[in-house]
Amino acid sequence: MATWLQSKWRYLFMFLGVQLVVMALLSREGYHKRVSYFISIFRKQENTASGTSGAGSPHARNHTGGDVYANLSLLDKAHGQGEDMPYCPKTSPLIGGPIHVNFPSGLTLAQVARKNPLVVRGGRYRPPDCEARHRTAIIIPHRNREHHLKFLLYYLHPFLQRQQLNYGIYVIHQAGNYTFNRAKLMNVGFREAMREEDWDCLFFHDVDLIPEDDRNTYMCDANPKHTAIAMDKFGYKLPYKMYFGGVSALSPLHYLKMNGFPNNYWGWGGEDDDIGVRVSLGGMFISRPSVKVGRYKMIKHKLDKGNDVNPRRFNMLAKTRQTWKLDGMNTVEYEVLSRDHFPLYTNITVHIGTEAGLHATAPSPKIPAKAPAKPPVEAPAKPLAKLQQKQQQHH
Ligand code: UDH
Ligand code: NGS
Repeated sequence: MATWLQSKWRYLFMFLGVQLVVMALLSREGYHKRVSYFISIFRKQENTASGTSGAGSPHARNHTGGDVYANLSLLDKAHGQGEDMPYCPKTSPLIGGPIHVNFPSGLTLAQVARKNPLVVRGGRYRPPDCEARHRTAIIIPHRNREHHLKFLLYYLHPFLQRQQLNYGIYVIHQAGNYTFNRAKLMNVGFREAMREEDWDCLFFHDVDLIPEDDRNTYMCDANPKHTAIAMDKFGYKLPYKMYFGGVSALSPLHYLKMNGFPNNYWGWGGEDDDIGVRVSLGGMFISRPSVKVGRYKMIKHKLDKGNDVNPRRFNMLAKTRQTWKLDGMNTVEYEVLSRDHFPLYTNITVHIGTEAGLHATAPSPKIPAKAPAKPPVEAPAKPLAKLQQKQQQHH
C-alpha cells in the first residue's frame, strides 16, 4: 500500500514538474509584458498618490506618470542627421499619453533651454535619428504674456519632440498699445512662417493653453482641425458645437481655401467663430481629436488691458458670408519691425496698425469694420505662390 502511494506521489510530482516547464516555456514571451503591465499599474497608482511633479521635479516621473520630459533622454544627439536616415515610424515610440501639467514658480527660459538641448536657434527641432514625416509650425499670437509663454515653451518643446516632428515655434508679437488683434496676428504668422520654410501644417496656438496628452498629435488632418476640444475651464467639454477657439491646425492649402483669417476683429471675441464659419464657406469640415486626447489646461488670467470685448463682433459675424473673400490673407497689411531667432522660438514683432489702416495714428471710432477691397500689399512668399497655383489647379 505504502509503495503504491509513494509511486503515485512520484508520478504526480513528475507530471506537475513537466507541466511547469511547459508553461514556463510557453509564457516566456508574454511574461515580461505581463510583469511590466502590472508594474505600470502600480507605478500609476504611486504617481497619483504622490500628487504633483512635472516642471518642479524633473526626475520624478516616467512616461506613464505624465512627465513630459520622460523618454527624451532616449534621444541621442550623437546620431547622424545624414541624407540616408530612415523615415520616423508612423506612430512615435516616444509618445506617453497623459501629461501632468503644473506651473511652478521660478522657472526661467534658460532652464527650459537646458532641458531641450536638441532645440536649435529660432526654436527649431528635427529628430536626430530619423527623417520626420511632418513639418509643423506653431504660431502664437502674443503681447505682454511672457510669463505664459515660458510655461508653454516648457511643455510644448518636449511634447513635440515626443511626436518626432520637424517643427518650429513662432511668436507673433503685436507692437504698440493699440487694441489686440488675434486673428490678424495669425495671418502675419502664416505668411512669415511660410517665408522661412515649406511647412505642411500650421498650429495656431493661444499662449495660455497647455496640451495634456501627447496623443493629440500636432499634425494636420484632411480638414482643418480644432484640437482644443476639451479645456479644463469648460469642464473638459466642447463649450458649443461650432467652437473653433484656442488651438487649431490648418495646412497651407486649407488656409488659402478659406482666405486665411479675418483682419478686422479688434479686441476680444468672435474672431474664432468667424474662422469656424470660414472653414465651411471654404468647402471644408472641422475635424477634431477625441475629448480624451484633446485636453488642455489653461493658465488662469483675466481679460488683458488693450483687449476689451469687441462690441461689434456679433454684427461682423452675421456678415462673414459676404466679407470672407474681401478680407483675409489676400488683404493683410503689416510691417515686420524685427525678427529674432531666439534659442527657444522665433520672435516676429509686427506693426499691424488700427481699424483706420496701417499708418493712421489716431483711429476714428466711426470707421466701419468694412474690409479693404485693395489687392494684397505684399507679394506672396514663394511657397505660397506655389500653393496658390496648386489651388487654382484644384478648382
Ligand atoms: N493674447 C496676448 N495678449 C493679449 C491678449 C491676447 O498675448 O493682451 C493672445 C494670447 O495668445 C491669448 C490669446 O491671444 O492666449 C487669446 O486671448 P485671451 O486669452 O484673452 O482669450 P480667452 O478667450 O480668455 O482665452 C479670455 C478671458 C476672459 C474673457 C471674458 C469675456 N467675457
Ligand atoms: C464665445 C465667443 C468666442 C469665445 C468663446 C469662449 O461667446 O470668441 O465664447 O470664450 N464668441 C463671441 O463672443 C461671438 S471664453 O469662455 O474662452 O472666454 O472664444
